[in-house]
Amino acid sequence: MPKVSGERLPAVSDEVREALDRGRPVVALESTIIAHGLPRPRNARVACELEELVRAGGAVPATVAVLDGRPHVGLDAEQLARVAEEKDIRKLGHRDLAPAVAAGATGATTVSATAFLAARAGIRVFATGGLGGVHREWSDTQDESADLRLLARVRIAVVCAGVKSVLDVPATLQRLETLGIGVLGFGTTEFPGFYLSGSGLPVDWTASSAAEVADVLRAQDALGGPPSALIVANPVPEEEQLDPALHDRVLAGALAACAREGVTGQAVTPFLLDHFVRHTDGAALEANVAAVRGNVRLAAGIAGAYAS
Ligand code: PSU
Ligand code: MN
Repeated sequence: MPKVSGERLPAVSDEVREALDRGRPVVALESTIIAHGLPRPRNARVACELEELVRAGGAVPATVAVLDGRPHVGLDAEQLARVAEEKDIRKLGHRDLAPAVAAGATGATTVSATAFLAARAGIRVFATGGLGGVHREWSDTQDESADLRLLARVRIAVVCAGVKSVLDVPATLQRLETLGIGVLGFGTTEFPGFYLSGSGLPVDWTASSAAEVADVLRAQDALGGPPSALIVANPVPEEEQLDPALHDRVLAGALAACAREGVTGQAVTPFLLDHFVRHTDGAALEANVAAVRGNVRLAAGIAGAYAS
């Protein structure tokens, strides 16, 4: 058992700590997308590439993961490679953090665990691919990602490309409203559809520059009160989206396969994502990576505008 009493958690890397102390821009990155959301060995390259994109955008990357029972905010190259390559690495939501720490476990952090740890470290901006949300079979399974409830409780901007169409998108937007989580379309009045640039569903607020998003973050800070996240919904560029007809066909197949094979719980999201990649000849993977790249670039811009 690792000693946790009296130890400050999470462990923040020197580079991230120094940037935060000096008011320099920092962008948090999650690790479940690396360990469970992207196929190997591509995932290891993407992990490095995302950190490089944050740096190119003038910010310090802070990838979050739990290694040997220690939550880390900011990984070195060796630690990042370990997250991408470790066999049977766990997927850790916020509720899994304490048991993982106590057990000395190693795991990748989802949006809920990443947002929690990053906000604890004082990071204001977080980039990911897609949020978890309400699953389509909610009335049978009550499967709603813990991402949503956690994001109702931490003050962090989450730059994402919406939620995947494998989820119930209208129900997810309704839950975001009910939970009091702000949603800002970036350059769009439509909530993005992750693989597709649009979902056909409207958002109430739009920002068209990183500086405008930073103004919203400062307004949140000034208003105070109970914290909540701000979803910055950034569509994948139309020229990089998945072909909508292919998307609709594969979606139907993915949902049917999931039901047929009886996949449930934490395994549902990775199963559906993997089905998409395998049945689109990799096109879903390219759209996924394009969406994440765009989010990371935008997040660096927002962190920069917020810091200045
Ligand atoms: N959506 C994606 N890619 C991902 C995930 C979601 O498009 O990799 C991951 C994120 O880490 C998210 C998690 O927080 O899945 C949600 O999982 P669940 O539905 O089990 O809460
Ligand atoms: Mn779930």
